[in-house]
Amino acid sequence: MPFPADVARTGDAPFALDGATVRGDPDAAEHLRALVRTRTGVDLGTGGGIALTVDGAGPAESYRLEVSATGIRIAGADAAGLFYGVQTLGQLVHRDGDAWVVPSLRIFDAPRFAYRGVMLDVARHFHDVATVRAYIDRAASLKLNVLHLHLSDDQGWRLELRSRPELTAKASATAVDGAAGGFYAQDEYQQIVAYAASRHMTVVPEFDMPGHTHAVGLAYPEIAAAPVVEVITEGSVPVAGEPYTGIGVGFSSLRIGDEATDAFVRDVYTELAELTPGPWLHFGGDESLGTDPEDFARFVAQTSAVITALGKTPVAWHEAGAAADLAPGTIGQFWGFVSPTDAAARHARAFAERGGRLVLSPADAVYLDMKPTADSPLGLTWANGPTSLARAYGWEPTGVVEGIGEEAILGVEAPLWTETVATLEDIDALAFPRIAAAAEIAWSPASGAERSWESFRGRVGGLGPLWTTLGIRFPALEEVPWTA
Ligand code: TNX
Repeated sequence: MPFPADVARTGDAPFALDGATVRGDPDAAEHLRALVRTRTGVDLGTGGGIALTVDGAGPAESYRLEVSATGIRIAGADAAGLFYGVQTLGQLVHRDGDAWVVPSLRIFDAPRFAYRGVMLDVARHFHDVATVRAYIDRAASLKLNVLHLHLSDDQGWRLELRSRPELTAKASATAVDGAAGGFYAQDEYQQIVAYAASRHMTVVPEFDMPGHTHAVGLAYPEIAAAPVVEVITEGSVPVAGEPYTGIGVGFSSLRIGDEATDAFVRDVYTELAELTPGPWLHFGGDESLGTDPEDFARFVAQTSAVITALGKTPVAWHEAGAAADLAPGTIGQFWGFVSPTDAAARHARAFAERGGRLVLSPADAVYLDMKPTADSPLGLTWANGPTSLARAYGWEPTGVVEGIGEEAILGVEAPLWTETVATLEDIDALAFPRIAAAAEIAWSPASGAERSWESFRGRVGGLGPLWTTLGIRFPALEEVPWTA
């Protein structure tokens, strides 16, 4: 999981893990030792039974895995490919009587899309570094390679900036429903970035604007427009200058066309670019319901140019596609439905027409914050929820936006908004097992004998024991035949 590009059973006897040894790439060997120890209690010794190498052969992130009765060989095209081969090996380990074994087979595997993401909203509820690390481990184990961090919203600003210290000093202490807030000090953000890199994940940080900026107004009231409370359909009403702890959206905006706002935008993305080694900076652009459309277009065009000038590729939610002057190459993140409205499709296409590509996050399929079942205590329902595992699996990226085919799709991302999500246990309860559907759609070939709901649900069920030993508290959905 996700299903590999090519798998062939060889019919040999399985490889026995007891007493096995490992040699080769030290990082990959350490990951494998830890995974096998957690899963089986077996401590792999040092030696030649399992050989791990990076050999530069094959597409980026690909690997070859060969298991016979006498040995295991994993060769990665690069370090990421080898890491993914180790994850696959971890999934193949199973009990046979008293022994832990790996079936004999040959796998060649490579990703379909280069960008395979999850998003964690750390603004509605703050999630500390340990929680983020745990989510990185979970996502990386499914060969996901992007962690998008939603670092600011109406409820709080979550990253310390030296150029704008008031943001975390005045706008980070609270969260939804009076929960404690928090923020990442710069060294903590860098720890997250480094930990993600060690699991071959790139961090895509987002400061959401011009909407979703009520918290900015606590720190810098001179650049905040008055709240437009008429647009709120759910959640409490904000008061300018006071922390917002509700879940309403769309009411806030920066003041556009003001030199102080322009200076703010330059400062925050300049510092974010300095702190972020990855190529992408996300500037939001969603649900600016109270912002004048011309101001909105001007603002997102200008912000995309600022980010481009910093040497980074801008990413924005698809509404920003409405701006005629968006910087060429800006990546659009589509969050409409699998069958989109005309406006959402048109906005999404606009990115491709300007040399950019799309990240697909269709809300009625991959929004992990939708309730998985009607009786789930956690989650929202606005995107045609509850969203079953079958629905999360049953869509094809090239079938969403007309005119957006394989080449225009950078990848797939599953966002987890956290209005109802306060702890790692809550994250697990919503993300699992649907995160596996997003991973398979992002990684696996579009078709093949095993690319079916029947195969998928069986393979999800087979991961139950591994997830349990990894401490993942997934809900036992009735859609899945869980292995005891
Ligand atoms: C819409 S999707 C939002 C978020 C909410 C989310 C809840 C998007 C770009 N914006 O502000 O948290 O719905 O599902």
